[in-house]
Amino acid sequence: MCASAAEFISVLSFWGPLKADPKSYGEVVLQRLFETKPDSQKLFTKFADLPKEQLQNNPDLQAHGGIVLCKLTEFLQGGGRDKKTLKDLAESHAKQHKIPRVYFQIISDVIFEVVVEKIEGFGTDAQTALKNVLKTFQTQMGEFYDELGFDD
Ligand code: CUP
Repeated sequence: MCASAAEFISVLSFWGPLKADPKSYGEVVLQRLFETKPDSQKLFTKFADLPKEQLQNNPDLQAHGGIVLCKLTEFLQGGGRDKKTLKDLAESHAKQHKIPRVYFQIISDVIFEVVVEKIEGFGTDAQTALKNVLKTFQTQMGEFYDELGFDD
């Protein structure tokens, strides 16, 4: 299902801490992703061969985690209508990193889990809204993957 305008607003109303500190939350998201789905660590050459200890306080990991959350914030603030951001993101993830689209579902689940755990205020309605917003994000990324003819 696609997220409604009200759902974007609902999620944004709790998004303040994530917008203020994208690197720290993004770092937690990627660490959790690599822990729960170790093969996802292999997808980025920068992280592929790092032992667990080197994923702590890792500037590259913090930087990429920060990008993930900043892009999501931009997407939220644009109400899901800002296609340029997503198109660039889809291009880099398809052409440069070659990330199969199934990983977007996996990272979305991790983002959901981390956000609900760390951010206060996400009641059931806001949780549903967050799920739908992430689904919309993922679907639009998938549409650009289709256009690029990547991973179908
Ligand atoms: O931004 C970025 O960077 C991305 C994010 C997303 C997408 C879709 C959905 C959700 C989110 N990414 Cu990067 C992704 C990924 C990574 O990093 C890793 C692994 C997997 C995926």
